[in-house]
Amino acid sequence: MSQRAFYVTTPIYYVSGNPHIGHAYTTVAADVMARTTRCTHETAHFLTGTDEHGQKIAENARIAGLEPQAFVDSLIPRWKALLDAYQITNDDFIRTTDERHERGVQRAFEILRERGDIYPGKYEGWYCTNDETFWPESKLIDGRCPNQECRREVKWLSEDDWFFRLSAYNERLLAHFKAHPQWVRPHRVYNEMLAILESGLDDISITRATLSWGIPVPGGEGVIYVWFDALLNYITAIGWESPDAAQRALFERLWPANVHLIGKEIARFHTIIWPAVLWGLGLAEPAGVIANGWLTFNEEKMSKSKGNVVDPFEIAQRFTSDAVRYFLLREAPFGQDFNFSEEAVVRRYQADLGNDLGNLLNRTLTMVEKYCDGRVPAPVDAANLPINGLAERVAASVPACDFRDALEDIWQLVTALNKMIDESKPWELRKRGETTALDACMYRLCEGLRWLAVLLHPFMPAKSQEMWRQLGFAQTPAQPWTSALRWGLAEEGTRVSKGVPLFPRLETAVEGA
Ligand code: ME8
Repeated sequence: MSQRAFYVTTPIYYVSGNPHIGHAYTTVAADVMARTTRCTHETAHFLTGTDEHGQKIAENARIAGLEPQAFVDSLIPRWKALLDAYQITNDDFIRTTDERHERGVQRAFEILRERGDIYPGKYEGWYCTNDETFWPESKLIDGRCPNQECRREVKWLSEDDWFFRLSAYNERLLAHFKAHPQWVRPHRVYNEMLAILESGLDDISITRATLSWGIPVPGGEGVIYVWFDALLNYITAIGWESPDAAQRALFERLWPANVHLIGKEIARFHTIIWPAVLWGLGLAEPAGVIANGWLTFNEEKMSKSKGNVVDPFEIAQRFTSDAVRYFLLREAPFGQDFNFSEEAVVRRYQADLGNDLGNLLNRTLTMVEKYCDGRVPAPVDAANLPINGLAERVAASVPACDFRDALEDIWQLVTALNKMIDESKPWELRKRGETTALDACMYRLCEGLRWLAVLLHPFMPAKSQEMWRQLGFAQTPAQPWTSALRWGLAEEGTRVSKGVPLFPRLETAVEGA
C-alpha cells in the first residue's frame, strides 16, 4: 500500500455550461495515460472533476434563475455522462463544492497567512470575468482583456483583499525552470512561461471581497479567488491535511503528482502560481505539466463562450467513442492546435480504422476459418515483424504525451501484417499445398493481432476488447505488458470467432446512430 502510484490529473472544468469536445480531449489523453500506466507500472491514480465557484458561474446561475449550488448540481450529470460516454477510468472526481475541498482550501489559506505568504492589501485593478483573471493596466489591449481569444470588456475593481506573495517566489521559480527544462512541455509553452518569470512577478489578489459564491475567507470578508481555490483540488482530492488518517496516507503515497495535463491557456496558473503556492505550504511541485494545443473550428479556438463547439456525445454516437479517442490523439501532436472537422474524423475512420485495422482482423479471421478450421495454428517465430522494442517505445511515448508517435509505432505493425498477407498470398500457399508456410503466416497474423489488441487497449478499450473476443482469447487485453507482450503466447488450438466488422461502413454506423 505504501508503494507510489502514478498520479495524473486533468484540469477541473468550469460547469458554466455543457461539456464540449475540447474537454473530452484532455480527459481522453489522461485516460490513455492512466490505462497505459496500469499496464506498465502497477497502479495509477487518475483525478478529474469540476470547478464550480467564481463569478462567471454565479452570473450564469443568475441568468438561469437558479441558486449557484442548484445550478451546478443541475449540470453535473452531464459532465459525469461525458466520462461514461468516453470510457474514462478516473479513480476520483472532485467538485470544488465538496466539503473535503472547501476544508482544504481554507486550511491552505490559514497556513499561508500564518507564514506571511498571504497578507491584506487593497486591490485596485482590471478584472476579466470570462477568464476569471486580473490584468494590469499595462497588459490591456484597447482597454480590453488581452487574451486574444477573449478580448472582452474588463471591470474596474477596488476593494480590500488578501494577497499572495507571488513575487517572493520569482527567483526560486526561475531557478527551477532553468534546472528542469522538461518540466513544462511543449517547449514553446516553457519558453513563454520563462519569459513571464524573467519580466518579474507581482503579488496577486486571492480573495474577492464583494462576491459571495465561493469558499469563505477564514475569519474575513468575501470569498477566495476561484483560481486559488481550483488549483488546490489536486491536493485536497487526495487527502492533504485530511482529518482521516487513511486519506492522509493516500496523499503521502501520491504527492507530488507525476503530471498535470492542461490546455495551454492555463499554463501560467499551473506552472507559476501553483508551484509557488505549494512551496508556501511546504510541499513539492508536480513532476511535470504538459499542455495540449487547442481544437479549433474554422481556425478559431472552440469554446463555450464562442458557441462554436462540437458536441462530444453526438460525435461519439456517430463514430463510436473509440474512434473519436483515436482521432483526437492521432490527428496532431499533443501540444499543437488542430482543426476538428467531421471530414477529418471520417477520413481517419475509413482509412486507419476501417481499411487498415478492421480489415486486417476480418481478413485474418476469414482465412483462419477457411484454412485452419477456425483454430490458431502452432506457434512460430515473429519473422521480421516490427515487434522488437515496440512495447517499450509505446510505454515511453505515452507518459510524455507523445500519443501520435505511439500510434504511429503501433501502426507499423498493422501495416506489416497487412503487407505480409499481400506478399505471402495465403490463398496461393493453400493452392500449392504449402501447409507449413500457410500455418506460419496464420499464426503470425493471430499473434500480431493479439499484440495489437493489448497495445491499443488504452486508446480504444471497447474495440480492442472486441478484437480480443473475436480472436478467441479469454478475459481482457488489459494486461501487464511485460507478461502479455511476449511473442508466442497465442495458444495453438484457440478457436477464433469472427464477428461483425470492428469499424462498420459509415453509412451503417450513421443509420444505426
Ligand atoms: O480553465 N481545445 O476550465 P475550462 C483543447 N476551471 N482543449 C480544450 C479546449 C479546446 N478548444 N477547450 C477546453 C478552466 N479545453 C479552469 C481550470 S484547473 C485547476 C482549473 C480543455 O472549463 C483544456 O484542457 O475553461 C483546457 O485547459 C480546459 O479544457 C479548460 O476548461
